[in-house]
Order: sequence, then structure tokens, then C-alpha cells
Amino acid sequence: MEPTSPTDIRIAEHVSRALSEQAPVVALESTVIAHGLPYPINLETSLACESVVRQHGATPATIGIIDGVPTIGLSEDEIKLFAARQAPDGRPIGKVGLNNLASVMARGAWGATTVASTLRLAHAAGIRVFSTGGIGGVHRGAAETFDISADLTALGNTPLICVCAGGKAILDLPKTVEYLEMLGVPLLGYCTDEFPAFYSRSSGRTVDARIETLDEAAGIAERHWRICSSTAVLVCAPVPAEFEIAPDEIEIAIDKAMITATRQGIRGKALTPFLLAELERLTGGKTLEANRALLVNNASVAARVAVSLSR
Ligand code: PSU
Ligand code: MN
Repeated sequence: MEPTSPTDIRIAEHVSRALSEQAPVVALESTVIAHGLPYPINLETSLACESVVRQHGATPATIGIIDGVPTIGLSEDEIKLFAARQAPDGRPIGKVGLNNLASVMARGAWGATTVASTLRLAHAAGIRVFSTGGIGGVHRGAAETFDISADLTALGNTPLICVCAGGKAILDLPKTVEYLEMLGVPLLGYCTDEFPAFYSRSSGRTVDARIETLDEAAGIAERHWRICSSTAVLVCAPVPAEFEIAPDEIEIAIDKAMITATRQGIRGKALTPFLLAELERLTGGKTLEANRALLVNNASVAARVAVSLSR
């Protein structure tokens, strides 16, 4: 790997080659590896996402911060370190959003990037498609806590296609959808009329447009960017049906997890990882299976979008 740009980022050679050939590239985040899933399923899932992107003819670029350097295209050995949440010298690998990105870089630390920081870094590298599990959004109780994910900020000022299974079910999804509308981010439902609810395929909220093919996603994004050159386009792919958890079942678990979080005083950055881990426990691992399935599904959708966009 070699430094490629004046903006302090490092692009792995295979990624920079693909970009220079205008070949399809899909960015992937590292917070979901380090803080969203337990070891070792996080490692296996991350490598499965990379592999499904390659199977569809695109180049995966998992993004994370190594010794203060945002790295576009982690190697398998580097992904292993993120999965174990530990730098080679034993330093922990924390969660890095937009607020702490620059300080982590300045300190020369390692960091796992969220949707927000991955979007910004992918854009800086010239990548146009990004895949995640579920975006962050407006948290339940936000009227009191003001806890709204910087993922929404980044979606409002970064022109990438972001593939997701909707918003994480732990959020206030109706408010999240309103917020995305305010930002002017188009919500495209891939073979669905509804904004998906992560573990469940429906949320009761509609998307802006249903699409049946991923060429349509690329076509809409190109038109969107000609007029609104700074916002993301969200492609929403519901969790594969065989892994769906019924909305009422997951609601009961979320209510319990939220009560535990409040009781233990868990807030801010720690809330999302805590709730995801609690849900896994409360559903006997069902949320984990769903999470893995939707991540791999989204990576496959993103690869096909990237291929279409590069034509
Ligand atoms: N989606 C998942 N698992 C995750 C996340 C998303 O399936 O762990 C992570 C993403 O990195 C997202 C972050 O950006 O959670 C949002 O955290 P917060 O709500 O603190 O902004
Ligand atoms: Mn937050």
C-alpha cells in the first residue's frame, strides 16, 4: 500500500487500481465488525461480505483507521485485528464517527469507522457505493436525549449510494424516515414498498420509490446527483425472508433491552452496541443470524449496483 492522496488517507493497491480503471468498488464499514457482532461471527461475516462483492465482479474496500491513517481496503490480516478489536500492540479499537475521526487520526490510533465516517472516507477515495447492515438514525426517546446518529448527517452531505436493510429496529423508525426526507435523501425500496425495519421486512412506512431492478437504482442516483450533488441515495433491501423476525417478537425484546440500558445508564456511543448484544441474548441468537444474513445480502445488492453504475 502507498499513500495516494494529500488528504491523509491510504488506498490499498487493488482498490486504487479498480478506481483508476473505473471498475466497480463497494465500500464496507468496520464498526459493524468491531462493535456490531461478536467474535468470531464478525470475522466470518466480514469476509463473506467481501467475497460476495467479488463474486459479483466488484472490488470490496473495507475501511478502518490504522495507526491514525484511514485505510481504504483493509487486508484479511487487518480485518482479523478489527474483529478481535485489538491493535497489534494491544490498544483497543474504538468506534469512530465524524466527531472523533480527526482526533483518532491525530493520535495515531486505530479505529473502527461507522456508517457516517465510512461514507466520508469512501467519498474522499472516489468510491460511489457503500454497503452496511442498518443505518443509524433517530433514537427512541430522542425528544429527551437528542440522540440522533451522525449517520444521518453524513447521508445528508455525501453523494454515495448506501445499501441497507433500513434503519436499525432499536431506532424510532418513523422519525428516522422523516429526518431522511428533510435531508432530501431518496429512499428506494428494492422489491419492496416499505422502509425495512432491519430484522423485519416491513415498518409501516413507505419508501419514495419501489424499484424492481438495480439498474433502476443506478439510473435514479445519477439523475439525483445531477440536481442534488451532495446527498446520498438509500437503497433499502429487506432482510431475506427466511431470516426475518416478526415485528411483535422483536418489539418485546427491544422494550426489555431498552429498560436494561436505562437501568445501567448506558447512553451515547455505547448504546447501539449494547442493545445489539442484548437482543442477541434475548432472542437466543436469532438477531445475530438475521444480522449476518442481511449484511451479506446488502453486500451482494451493493456489488450489483456498483457494476450497473460503472457501465
Ligand atoms: N448496522 C449494523 N450493526 C452496527 C451498525 C450498523 O447492523 O453495528 C453500526 C454502524 O457502524 C452505524 C452505527 O454507523 O452502528 C451507528 O451508531 P450510532 O447510533 O451510535 O450513531
Ligand atoms: Mn448516538
